[in-house]
Formats: sequence, structure tokens, C-alpha cells
Amino acid sequence: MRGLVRFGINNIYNIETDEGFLECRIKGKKLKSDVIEYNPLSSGDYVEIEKDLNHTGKGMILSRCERNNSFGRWNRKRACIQTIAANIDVLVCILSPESPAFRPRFADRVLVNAEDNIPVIIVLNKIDQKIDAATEERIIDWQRMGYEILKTSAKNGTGIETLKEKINKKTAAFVGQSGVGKSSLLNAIEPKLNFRIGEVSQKFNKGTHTTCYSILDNWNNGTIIDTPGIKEIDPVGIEPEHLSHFMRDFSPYIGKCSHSVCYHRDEPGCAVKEAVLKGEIIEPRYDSYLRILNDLETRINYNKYRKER
Ligand SMILES: Nc1nc2c(ncn2[C@@H]2O[C@H](COP(=O)(O)OP(=O)(O)O)[C@@H](O)[C@H]2O)c(=O)[nH]1
Ligand SMILES: [Mg+2]
Ligand SMILES: [Zn+2]
Repeated sequence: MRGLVRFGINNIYNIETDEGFLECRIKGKKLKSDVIEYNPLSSGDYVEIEKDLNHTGKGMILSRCERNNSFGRWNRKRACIQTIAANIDVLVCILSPESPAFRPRFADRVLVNAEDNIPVIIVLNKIDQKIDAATEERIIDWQRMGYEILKTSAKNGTGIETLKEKINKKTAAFVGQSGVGKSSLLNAIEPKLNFRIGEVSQKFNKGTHTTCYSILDNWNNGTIIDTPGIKEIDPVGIEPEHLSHFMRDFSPYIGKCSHSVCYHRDEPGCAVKEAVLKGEIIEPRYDSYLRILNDLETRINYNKYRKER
């Protein structure tokens, strides 16, 4: 029987099936996988399960079905991939203009990470707060690249109907730093949703350290995956020399540099750098690029060091 992973805590997974929710463990403790992962299953994963005939409401997970896509990050502490949500139709990246401070580099990292397989909507929540010129510049720049931007206020209701339309009949994963208004938006979309997600978090958050997991829940018009308030998104699965392919505004200049392999740093005849100087690529985007590039390179060196040790 097939099931959908709603959430998993301490190796016990809550699975949605045609016959209701089942509490499942992985049969044999481990799933077959080629890569080392922080979590073998994530919210949104489909799994093959067998019911436990002796215990109602329980079952065993036999395998993970192939993913259409997944959104994850590099977990620095454990040095492995951490999947945040799987099989997503749309990724909703929430930012706020003032409190907490606008973090465009967070969004740039989300965009890089989702670029090849997941559509993203950038939601600027709390638009009842002051929006400064630098924030507007970034918003306009993302729009220019073709990203969808939505301005909302969970406080006064602005943009909520539009947001609902955008995620209608879809599986939408919500990402954002804590404090940007994720819970408030969920509550504005469907009060029951926020209540249920809050209840699950509370129930399992009693431990000494805060657990980090996503939760999938259905509402009248679709499915939402609420993700933990993540501070940093470290892109995964990208070679440093390919990073520029994941920066949409860089694409007109790719392949036009003097060096065939160009990292777009200080290489002479770099078309990307030239575009930055001409203002065709804005400085803050180039800055985001350099920071992500550094992170990816540091990680390679680190992995190499670990291998050699
Ligand atoms: N001014 C304003 N405050 C908001 C808005 N949305 C949420 N907040 C407030 O921001 C704080 C954090 O909201 P919350 O939904 O808990 O954020 P989360 O940590 O992302 O889930 C709370 O005090 C909310 O009342 C908004 O649109 N405008
Ligand atoms: Mg919250
Ligand atoms: Zn270059």
C-alpha cells in the first residue's frame, strides 16, 4: 500500500493512507540509499508500507518511492544532505521587510537551491511595515528575472486571497526564518491548519533540544508543508563551477567569459563581472553569488580533508 509522509519524529513516521493515518517505522531500521542523508524520509515523500495486522493504526515502511523533486540543504553540523520537503508543486519563500530584518540573501539561496526543479513564490509579508528603497530594488530585480513576488500582510489581510489562489490544489512548502509570519500566514489561509501544525510541534517539542522537522497537512484546497524556521540555507548538489547556471540574472553572460571555466571572481575578460560593473547584474546579487561560491568551495575542501584523514 502507498502512503504519504506527513511528519517523522524519532524514527516514527505519521503516514497518510487511503485508510487513514498510520504510525510507521522503517522495516529493518534503514532504507536503501546511495547517499548519506540526514533524514531518509521527509514530509511529502511517498512510501510503500505494509499494515501491522496485529496493531491497528500501525505499519512498516518498506521503501521510499521515487521523488519528483525535493528541497533540501547542506547540514553543516552533520556534513550531509538534509531534505526539508519532497514532491513539492510550489515553494513559498517568506520574507519580512523590517522585523525581522529583510534577508534577501536568504531568498537568493532558496532560489539557487530550487532553480532547476521547483517553482518559487517570494512572499514579502508584513507589508504594513515600512519598506525601504534597498528592499524595493531587490524585489524589482527578482521580478525582472521572472520570479513571482507576492506582497502580503497577515495582520490586515492584504494579498491573502491571492496567496490562496496561487497554492490552490497544490502541495506548497513554506520556508522562512522564524518571525517572518509563517504561522500567521497559515492561520490566515486556514485557521485549522495552523492549529493542527502548532499542536503537532508542541506535542513533540518537549525534549531538551528543539527538534527540526517539517509537517505536512491538508486544507480544503490543497496541501501545505510547514518547515522549521531555518536560519541558513546551504545549497546542495551544485558544483562550484556550475553555480552561475543557478543564478537567473547571470544566464545572458554564461559562456561569454574569456576562460572556458570561469568562477566569475577576478578572471580577466569575465562577462559576468563586466555586467556587474555596468549595473546589468546588481551588486547584492553578485555578492550573494560570491558568498554561496565560497561556501560550496569550503565544503569541497572540507570533504576532501575528511576523506584524506
Ligand atoms: N505587522 C505585522 N506583523 C505580523 C504580520 N504577520 C505576523 N506578524 C507578527 O510577527 C510575529 C511573528 O509571527 P509568526 O506568525 O509567529 O512568525 P513565524 O515565526 O514565522 O511563524 C508575531 O508577533 C505576529 O503577530 C504582518 O503581516 N504584519
Ligand atoms: Mg511559527
Ligand atoms: Zn566569468
